[in-house]
Amino acid sequence: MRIDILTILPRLLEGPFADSIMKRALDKDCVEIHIHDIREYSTDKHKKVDDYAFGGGAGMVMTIQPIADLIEKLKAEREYDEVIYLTPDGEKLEQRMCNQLSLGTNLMMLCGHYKGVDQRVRDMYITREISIGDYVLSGGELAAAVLTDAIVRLIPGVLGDETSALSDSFQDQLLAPPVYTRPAEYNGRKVPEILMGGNLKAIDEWRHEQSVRRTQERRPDLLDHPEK
Ligand code: 6GU
Repeated sequence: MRIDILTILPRLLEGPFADSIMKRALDKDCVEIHIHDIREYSTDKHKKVDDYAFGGGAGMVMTIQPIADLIEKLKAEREYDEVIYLTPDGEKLEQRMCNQLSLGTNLMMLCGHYKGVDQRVRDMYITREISIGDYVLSGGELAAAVLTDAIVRLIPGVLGDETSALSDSFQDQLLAPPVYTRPAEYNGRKVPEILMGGNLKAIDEWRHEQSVRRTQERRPDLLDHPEK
């Protein structure tokens, strides 16, 4: 898979892919991530990428020209499965969307800023608008990093068997059960007895019960809408 991320703040995206599972995915050529600085495509003599909103109001709007030129260049080079705009007014990200996006070959992600991009960019190029939750970030970069991480870890070969994505919270609409490691006792707190015996069937049942209980307590909405 190839992911192209379009941003006015490329440095914000240096950290998230430099370590751990994302780094391994890049090293193993499971994914290519290309960060593009929108400002480099501005034909304005001061490299401006934003302007006042028509109709007034506070906040600047990202202009069409540099974004359109960059998107046109990329689209001429390859076909994209989706051109995603990260925006708080997009569709709320869920695991099933990540599962679907992980099957793609080329994805483009445009990070919004200020009051957002000129609506005509959205009308002309964007195939999907995604928010990562009901809160406001100062820009789409961290959201693009979240989305990329959630997608890349699903690509075959990125996670080992021992950390299979299939056992994650949300893959089966249940939260994950509690986990424990050594020591078996810490300041008088003991690991549940059942995990210390070797009865794998009993352990599986216990974990499932714990998952259901946690989901009932913390996210009953997941149990109410099993199709989601
Ligand atoms: Cl995608 N962008 C911004 N700026 N804020 C957000 C978001 C995206 N998703 C949730 N909040």
